Amino acid sequence: MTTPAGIDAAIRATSSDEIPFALIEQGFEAFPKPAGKKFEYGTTGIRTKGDTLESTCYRLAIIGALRSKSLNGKLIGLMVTASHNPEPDNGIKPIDSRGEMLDVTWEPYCTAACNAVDAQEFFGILKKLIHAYKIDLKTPAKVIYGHDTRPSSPMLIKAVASGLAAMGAQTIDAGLKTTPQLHYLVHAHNTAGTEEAYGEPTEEGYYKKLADAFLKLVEGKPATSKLTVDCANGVGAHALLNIQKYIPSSALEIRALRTAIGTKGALNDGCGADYVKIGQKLPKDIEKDGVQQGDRMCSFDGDADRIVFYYLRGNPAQKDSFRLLDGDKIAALATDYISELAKKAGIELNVGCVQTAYANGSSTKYLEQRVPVTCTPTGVKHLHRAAEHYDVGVYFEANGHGTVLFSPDALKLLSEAKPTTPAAEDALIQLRNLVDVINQTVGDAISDMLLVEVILRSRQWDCEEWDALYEELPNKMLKVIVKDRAAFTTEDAERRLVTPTGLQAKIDEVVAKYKDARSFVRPSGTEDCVRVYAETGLAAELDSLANNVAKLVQEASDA
Ligand code: 16G
Ligand code: MG
Repeated sequence: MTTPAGIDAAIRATSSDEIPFALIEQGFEAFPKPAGKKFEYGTTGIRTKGDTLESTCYRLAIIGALRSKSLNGKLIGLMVTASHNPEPDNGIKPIDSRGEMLDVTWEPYCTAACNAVDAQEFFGILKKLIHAYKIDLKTPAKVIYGHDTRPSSPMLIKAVASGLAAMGAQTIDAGLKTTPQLHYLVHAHNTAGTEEAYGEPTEEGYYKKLADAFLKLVEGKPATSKLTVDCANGVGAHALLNIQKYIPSSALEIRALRTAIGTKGALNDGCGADYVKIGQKLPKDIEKDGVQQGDRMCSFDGDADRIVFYYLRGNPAQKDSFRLLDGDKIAALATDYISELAKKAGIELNVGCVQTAYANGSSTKYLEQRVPVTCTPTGVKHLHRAAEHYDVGVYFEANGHGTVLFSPDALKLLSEAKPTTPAAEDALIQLRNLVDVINQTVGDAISDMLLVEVILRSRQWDCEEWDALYEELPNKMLKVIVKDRAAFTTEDAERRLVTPTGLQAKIDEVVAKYKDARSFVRPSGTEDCVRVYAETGLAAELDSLANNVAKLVQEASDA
């Protein structure tokens, strides 16, 4: 075995074993980094054009194996997906051993490893990582990997498998999976046979767990009208089809649309949660599928970790008949429902809600009148962490990413409570089953879909009644292409700019001219742009506010 120069005593001291440098170097040459390309660990991992990602997948597989070793050989996950991005994009998201996102302190190592220009530089980074986390190389590594439906996935999975093979890791090839399914599998594997066992660690086990809980939750409650689901022509179609094997149509009638997994170019094209949320409109041409006024509809994104609902109110020919029920509305629905159940069950639960600056002002006002509300920067990892501070942490981004976390204390209370009335007992059973229908590891379109269905069923509400919880303030998002998005830095959970110097004061001045207005600017973590969000009390003023703030951003970038 050849070892590069510079391998120092620090590594040897941590283990009697060594990194298999020679093997790693072979793969390093087989999966060359595109010259000049710069990779960056973004909000959820590395995401860019799929055909440039082989070297990144190979290198992150090696880091993934080290992560598993650093966690005493617990299983970690690697998901190959680019979520709602266009089909030619792809990406890789590492998943930590409890099914949550990778520890953020590892992110800079991932960025550096993917940008290393030669094997020596790469080995140097591995060496630093091993030293910083005192990784015992003798510990075996265990990694599960999966992918969504993109055409570039098989090629990238090969690179992942090569990196893991070079490290001698034990592997599980999970194949086609939704992102939340892979999170579930990681957590279920690592807790199997323990008191915390999360569920059977198979895809089948995932469907059974969710479906069993759902069927118990809706038992005896009359079924409502059918639900139309836009699967974004992605892996969500596969999961939806499979869960229907466990949920008979008498319990939930589903009409699955945009299920063309194998059709080239179809993924997220004119459909999916992002298309619907950003455009505030129906998936393209869905009218041709016979969608009618009042129909309850929802859209998944490309890896099925996001969901938004919507319906047509009044005359479908009118543009404003489209009504979006986004992550904010799901949060309001879930928060109220869980708070009520806890009260009925006679147990004290500190229910709290976590949002980002993108939450509509009306939703924040609505929630703040009921529960404590926290605002975090964008990205599930931030919301998830904040939600862990509550007994029950409801977290949703407006774009439909989110879930509800029950803390270990809350779970204990639920399992030990002794209800004194039949009504309290019913509420308690409902709460216990809710825990099982909700994916506790990450936001999950399938699980969130079932949660919403349970609540609407229980309340016997249609979309219009749900929508009536509060009226959204008119809002809009714009993208500004700037010279250097890194020049835009923020504070206060991204609500205020720190740099470019002086820009925030100018934005404040503009916003003050509009009634009940709010606007903020932040650099995107997934695209090369700066995003402008604007919200006003008066719909007629919205475009003017958004455009004026975007203009200030452009001027600051050009200055
Ligand atoms: C990623 C995040 C999402 C966030 C979005 C923001 C996860 C699983 N996904 O898709 O939560 O809303 O990025 O994108 O964390 P942006 O930084 O481009 O605005
Ligand atoms: Mg996604």
